[in-house]
Amino acid sequence: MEGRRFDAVVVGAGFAGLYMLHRLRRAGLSVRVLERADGVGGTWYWNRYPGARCDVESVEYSFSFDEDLQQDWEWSERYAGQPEILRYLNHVADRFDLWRDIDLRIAVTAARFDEASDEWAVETSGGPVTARYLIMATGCLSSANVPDIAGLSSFEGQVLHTGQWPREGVDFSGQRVGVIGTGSSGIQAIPIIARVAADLTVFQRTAAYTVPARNRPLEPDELRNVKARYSDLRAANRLLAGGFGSRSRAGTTSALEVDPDARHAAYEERWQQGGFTFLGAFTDLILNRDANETAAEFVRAKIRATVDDPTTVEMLMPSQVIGCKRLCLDSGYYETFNRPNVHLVDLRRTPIERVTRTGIRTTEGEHRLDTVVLATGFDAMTGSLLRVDIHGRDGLALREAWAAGPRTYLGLGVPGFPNLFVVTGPGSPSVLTNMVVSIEQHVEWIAECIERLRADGYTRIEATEDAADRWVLYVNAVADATLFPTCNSWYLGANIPGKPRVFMPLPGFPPYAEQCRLIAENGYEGFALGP
Ligand code: N01
Repeated sequence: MEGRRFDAVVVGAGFAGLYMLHRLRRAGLSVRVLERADGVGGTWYWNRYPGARCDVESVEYSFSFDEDLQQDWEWSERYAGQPEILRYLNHVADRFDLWRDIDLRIAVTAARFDEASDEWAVETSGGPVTARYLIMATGCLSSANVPDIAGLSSFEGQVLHTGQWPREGVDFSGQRVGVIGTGSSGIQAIPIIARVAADLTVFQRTAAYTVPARNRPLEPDELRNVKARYSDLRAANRLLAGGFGSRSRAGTTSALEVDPDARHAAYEERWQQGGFTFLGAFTDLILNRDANETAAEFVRAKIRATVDDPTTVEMLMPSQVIGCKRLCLDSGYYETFNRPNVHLVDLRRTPIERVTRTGIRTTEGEHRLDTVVLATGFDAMTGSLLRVDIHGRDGLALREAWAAGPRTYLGLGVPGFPNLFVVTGPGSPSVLTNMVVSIEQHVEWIAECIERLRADGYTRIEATEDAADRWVLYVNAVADATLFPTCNSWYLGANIPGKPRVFMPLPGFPPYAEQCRLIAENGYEGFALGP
């Protein structure tokens, strides 16, 4: 690979990188995918923690671009577990003969745009390569957040991060385990670790809302029905704000327009169905605080009814807007706190003082542990982009350009960085949607754009400053009309000390996709094409 020139270099071999390769190769480009892991799968390669499972239903969280693929692949459960998704992505790599253009165990460390040739000089752990187009398919949640907790490196037991889980798995039997973090990852892992470990202590900073996933095997009939009208299902999903959930009935009224009994019945029905559509019960749950509070209170009542110990109940009570941080889906999370071997520590009342050689010391005392599991999330959306030292025109560093927060046009292009595309970048719907739907839309847009550039003899495309300025204002305005910016979420970068607080994803897939389509149709408005 070293020293070679490609039409496009794609960084990352998850859902985005694999489809990008397939699509660009079909367009006749020479493409190389560079992946730091020793397998494909992206986030599904790294997140092997116990209980790792997708929170979008398997028949929807899958590629739609190839009819034979979606007909042939048989999902076994309503929500696919990590091993099954990883098998699926390996199957995709086999099926479309992708391996021959993928280099594994190659980390991309830097990239510099050469204005004389309109090409990127890419530095990798396997040597330099050049490419006209640099496509970052690095994922939104792939840079692990390892918090700077005093004494962590002095701990003599194991320290694990859910997003960097050992490939060989971990046997917790007989161990005293501490889990820090109660987001989606912690909430999935905790019930499973609790069943095996001798003792489990959960260190919670912010109580989360979680609704039951109600995972189950998929019945053959159900799968047959989906496959019989698969393209309709995909098309219907693309018309929804999150790009999924068209098989469930969406609410049509405000939560405040119905009487309390009808409202309760609507929440209860969705609680029993399980899944994210809980927040679709009414039209205004993420827009109106009073409406939101009715859903929040319903979940709090469920916690009171499920957990036996009143002190634990009190600690588990979430207070922020429900859905402001991403809603979690669980399988027996609240019930886990009724087990005699599970203890909850509220870090707001008794913060961690330090990690010692033998455990975690809070202001209340020491918890002796054999293993510490960090379920502390990710430097989301920008972490994996800024890990690469990218320099655009005039040597401008992306890290400098984004010092006050990410600034993109459509979440796809960055002013000052010609021929750089970001798949599901900040400023696009990305993490507020079914990621596969957003990935397919971006991959297809990028591929069509490159095809047009080549056909019309252009060698350079760059988002203009003006277009990016307007886009950032637009994303903020859309986000500000919702309740999303009201809490300390990773959507805002609030989970990483020192990270600029900017709401990064754009709520609402369909209007976004339509804008992308129109911009392309109008000759890539807001982009400068050259030479
Ligand atoms: O990470 P998170 P995650 N001391 O950032 C706590 C996707 N995902 O890996 O809320 C103590 O949500 C932090 O506390 P606080 C999904 O999009 C999907 O769980 O910041 N605690 C929080 O409780 C999800 O949203 C799936 O106060 C600290 C937790 O760690 C995203 O990935 C499964 C701390 C981190 O929660 C991220 O989820 C898993 C510190 N210093 C993930 N630092 C599914 O598909 C952080 N915390 C189901």
